[in-house]
Amino acid sequence: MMSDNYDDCKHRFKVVLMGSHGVGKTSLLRRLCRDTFSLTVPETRGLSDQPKRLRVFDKDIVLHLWDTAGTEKYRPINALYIRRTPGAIIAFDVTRKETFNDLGYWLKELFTNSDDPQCILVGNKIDLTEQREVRKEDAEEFARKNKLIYVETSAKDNVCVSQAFERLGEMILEKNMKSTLSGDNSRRRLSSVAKPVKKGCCN
Ligand SMILES: Nc1nc2c(ncn2[C@@H]2O[C@H](COP(=O)(O)OP(=O)(O)OP(=O)(O)O)[C@@H](O)[C@H]2O)c(=O)[nH]1
Ligand SMILES: [Mg+2]
Repeated sequence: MMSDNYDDCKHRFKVVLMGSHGVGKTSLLRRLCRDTFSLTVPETRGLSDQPKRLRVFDKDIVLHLWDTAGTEKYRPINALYIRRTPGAIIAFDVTRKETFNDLGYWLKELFTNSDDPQCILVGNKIDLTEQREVRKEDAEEFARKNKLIYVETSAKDNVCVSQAFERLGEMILEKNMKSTLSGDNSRRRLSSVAKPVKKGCCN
């Protein structure tokens, strides 16, 4: 059995979950780490670190997942945790257009506080098809313009949740290994990040 302290794993990376209030950041984490879902989740106020072991490229990696607060009054503390993060999930709620419109804010937060992070854009709550306000094509277009990978998820129905985190894990590991090989940790965005957005729920 694998140990719980993750000390045996040499590929350990911090990942920050960002996005506006109620988009489902905590729910995505709960689904990934505990395979649970609840319709009543308290809003996140402080930050907490949840480790998750994943297998990518035939390697064990551990993502230390930092769940941040989307509510505006609790946001100032987030910048501290975003600092130097190698990876982030930026999430919005496909049933609330304003959370999609907020993405510019979250991207700025991420890219001004961290040095060339890997990032996945997540459109969550796709189970609520009737209430959908953000078309998949519009989200894909936004992702393409910002050179992001886009994944649509449902924390409720467990659609593409682990795939989103695994894809991010791959991107971080790939960049880390290339940087180590070249001995250059300050390289700008790698070509692997700008892969075209594919069709299907788990782009
Ligand atoms: N139908 C549906 N509801 C979801 C989904 N994900 C989250 N929710 C619900 O959306 C609400 C907000 O979810 P949270 O996980 O607390 O959102 P959050 O982004 O962590 O919010 P803050 O901590 O305030 O920033 C809760 O009622 C969840 O049950 C989903 O995939 N589908
Ligand atoms: Mg939360």
